[in-house]
Amino acid sequence: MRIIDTLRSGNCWKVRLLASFLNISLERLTLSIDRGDLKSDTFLARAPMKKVPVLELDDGTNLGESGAILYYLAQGTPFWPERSDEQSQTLAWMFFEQEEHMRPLSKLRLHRKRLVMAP
Ligand SMILES: N[C@@H](CCC(=O)N[C@@H](CS)C(=O)NCC(=O)O)C(=O)O
Repeated sequence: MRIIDTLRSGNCWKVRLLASFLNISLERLTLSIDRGDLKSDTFLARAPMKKVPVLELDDGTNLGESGAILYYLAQGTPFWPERSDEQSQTLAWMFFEQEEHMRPLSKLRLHRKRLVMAP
């Protein structure tokens, strides 16, 4: 399996973190937002949601959305609970993170870093 990621993306980091907890070795293709890699036809053809992270499976399937990728990796492991009420609570925190953390905080952090680090 291979992850297409970028260096400053928390969404990509979450996927790499879970993979490391599960001892799943991921090949890595690290792109640069600053260089415009995410606008390239090659990337857009591979990325179902047109954003990173993308998880490329060995059969050629490409998965997008960090939460969906986490779900894929966590299936059958202690990171995905068996009881449906616990699954629901897990999903609630994943949705909370995207809506309440990523949108107002992480995006701000990413754009601030880009401005500070821009040449
Ligand atoms: N909800 C998506 C958000 C993905 C996302 O916003 N990725 C950013 C990097 S963290 C990206 O690809 N930005 C480039 C762009 O929007 O063109 C997820 O969790 O995977």
